[in-house]
Amino acid sequence: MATNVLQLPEEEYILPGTRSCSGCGLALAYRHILKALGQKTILTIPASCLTVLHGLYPSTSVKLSNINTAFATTAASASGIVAALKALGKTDFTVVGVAGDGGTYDIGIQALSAAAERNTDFIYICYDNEGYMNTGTQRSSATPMGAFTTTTPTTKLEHKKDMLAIMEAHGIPYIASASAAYPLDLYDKVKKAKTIRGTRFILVNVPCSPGWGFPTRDVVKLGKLAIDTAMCVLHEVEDGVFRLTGRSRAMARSSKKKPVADYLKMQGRFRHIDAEHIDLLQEWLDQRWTRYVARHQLCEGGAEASKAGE
Ligand SMILES: Cc1ncc(C[n+]2csc(CCOP(=O)(O)OP(=O)(O)O)c2C)c(N)n1
Repeated sequence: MATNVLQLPEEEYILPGTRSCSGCGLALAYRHILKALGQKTILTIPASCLTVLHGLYPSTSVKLSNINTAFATTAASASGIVAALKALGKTDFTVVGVAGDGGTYDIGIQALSAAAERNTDFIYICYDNEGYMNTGTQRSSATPMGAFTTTTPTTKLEHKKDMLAIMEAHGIPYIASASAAYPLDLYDKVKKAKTIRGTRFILVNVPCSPGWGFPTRDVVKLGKLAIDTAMCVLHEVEDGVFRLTGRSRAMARSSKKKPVADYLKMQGRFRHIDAEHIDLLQEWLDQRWTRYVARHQLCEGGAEASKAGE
């Protein structure tokens, strides 16, 4: 059963007054991630906007144990914490690495791939603001094609790396994508990940007002538009079974998807994209969406058939 807003735990793990930007998609997502994780959690976080949110030692705005680790080492650090807890005979903690897209898709992928290959028992959450935002909006391999960044001043020409497919190729037990604009879907996915053992990977789309160039009040509106245009697709893969979730699932049923131009025009970072690249991006999105829907229908059909055979 999906959680409703009245069932969310009242306990807040982020204290009032963080150092994140106003209207930060990450802050919104993180609040719900921590509610789902609860007190018995050990976090490890590399250099990123999230270290800014956590604050400067000796103060912090987050009420959970946290290790600040080096940029490339989130998964290595989480693996070390898992080993230390095992040595101490402590079994009731959830170990969680939380890193940005730069710290995951780019510099952290080696340690993450190694840990996933070992199926080390932790949750890895990548919050995807599609760039190196903490250091001034540089390009990452998660930046979409057509976006301006300070290192792609004439817009980026390559498509976003498919990190979810890379993680899926490791055969880990749980993979999901979620969005700051749908916090209850995100909450439920983190809750579910907590009940599973082995490496679990969750990718969270988090709109970034200063980096993407939109008014802070539009963070949820833009996050929802990312889903409606399939720039971000909500889904999960549990023990190899793929399914679309939430709004993406409803879109697959109704066959409704908005044109990507609706999403692009709300953001300063796409101000310089030309018509040819809008078409290329739309084509890429359409093909990806068709593959997602076909996969969802295949698995749903399979689930129905096995129910009928019971
Ligand atoms: C080895 C190394 N290179 C560069 C940096 C500088 N640095 C700190 S945070 C950061 C950007 C992080 O980007 P991302 O992981 O996407 O997180 P975000 O800033 O978007 O939250 C960089 C490049 C560093 N700390 N260590």
